[in-house]
Amino acid sequence: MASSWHNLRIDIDRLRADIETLSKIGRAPDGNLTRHAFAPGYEEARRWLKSRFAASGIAARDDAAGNTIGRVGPETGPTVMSGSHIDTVPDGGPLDGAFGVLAALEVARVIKEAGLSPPRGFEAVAFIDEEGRYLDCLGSKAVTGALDLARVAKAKAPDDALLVDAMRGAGFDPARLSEAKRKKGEIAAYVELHIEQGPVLEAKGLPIGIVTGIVGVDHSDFTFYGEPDHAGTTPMDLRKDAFTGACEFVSRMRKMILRRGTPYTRLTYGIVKSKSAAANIVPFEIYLKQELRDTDQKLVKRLVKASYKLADKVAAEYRLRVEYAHTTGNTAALMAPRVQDIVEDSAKSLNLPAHRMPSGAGHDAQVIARVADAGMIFVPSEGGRSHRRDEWTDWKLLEQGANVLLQSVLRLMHAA
Ligand code: HGY
Ligand code: MN
Ligand code: MN
Repeated sequence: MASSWHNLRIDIDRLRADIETLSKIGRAPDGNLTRHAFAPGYEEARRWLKSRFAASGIAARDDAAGNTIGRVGPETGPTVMSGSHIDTVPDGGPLDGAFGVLAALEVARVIKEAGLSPPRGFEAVAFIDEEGRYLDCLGSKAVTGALDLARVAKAKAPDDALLVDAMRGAGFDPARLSEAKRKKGEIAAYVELHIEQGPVLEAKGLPIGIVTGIVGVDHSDFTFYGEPDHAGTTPMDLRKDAFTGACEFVSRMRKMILRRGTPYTRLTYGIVKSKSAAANIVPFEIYLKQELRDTDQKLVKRLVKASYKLADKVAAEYRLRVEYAHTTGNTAALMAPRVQDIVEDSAKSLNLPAHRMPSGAGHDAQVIARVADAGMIFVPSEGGRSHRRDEWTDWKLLEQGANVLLQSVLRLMHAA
């Protein structure tokens, strides 16, 4: 009893042209692709994305948070949603986020062209600042009403630029952020397509991953303060060397995580800054950005607490002062079994073997999961590489993933 929509497929040539075009927007002549939320390169990408919706006669808008949303099907009422992000990490790759947004755009085009009249709408969304230059998953958090407005006012980038200034610079009013919140029940279901960003699917030789759950992430800032003494005259046992203390802290943290963590625990110090600017001054101020992840949110909490305790202990041992604070993060989430089954069914209908797996990367899907049934589809990443220039996935695999997305969205749109 297959309806005609079971035979619909995405157009890989059209999707490929979009991926190639977007990968050039915001790219510097030396090849560096950096599209930070609300920056000029991002705003250019936003305008281009809206022009792509318009070219297919699809209504698109920016919401109050800066998310870009195209919609097909019934104009009001519950909607199936699919999206991801078009911001990047510094010097990032062409597929992280962009693939999911452009595949959702392609799905919207296929639905529009097929002239379907499904009972539900479909929205393709580019969520703002998923990468958290200012605030992790800002756009999806605004949509779910999960934003802490006091934190929004203080949120800033690693170069201290304020989120509220960046928003105003791009023509958005931070005071209206909460207007992006969607009404209860408005999102009928959410499904996000993304590259895996890790090595599992490639190693297994499988084309499709079905995400079971997404890690929780905590970001905390640490600053160790010592004394800027003369490096030649101050004996080793009398100096207050902030760098040595910070190193000891990091080394003991690593041991603690290996002892107390799970196979999914991750500890990273991705930003390290020293105030010293000379070889002959004892390092006196060291800043660390700590990132801690695990699929178990309670464990993330316990380990973060333990890291604060350890920082106090090491600072005392090294006669330093330390300050620490939680800055941002995401809560771990399980993907809805119903959406996982629909993805599996869709993959099966396309004769594509699929593998259920957790995600070690954060995604907007984990935020939307608080208000709607959410799921994710992964495609393999070449060499497991991501968050770097040479992130890539073969066109055939991208096409297969986009078709699984299309069939999953169609099933969700027609589901009771
Ligand atoms: O950091 C992450 O996991 C994601 O790429 N934003
Ligand atoms: Mn990313
Ligand atoms: Mn991403």
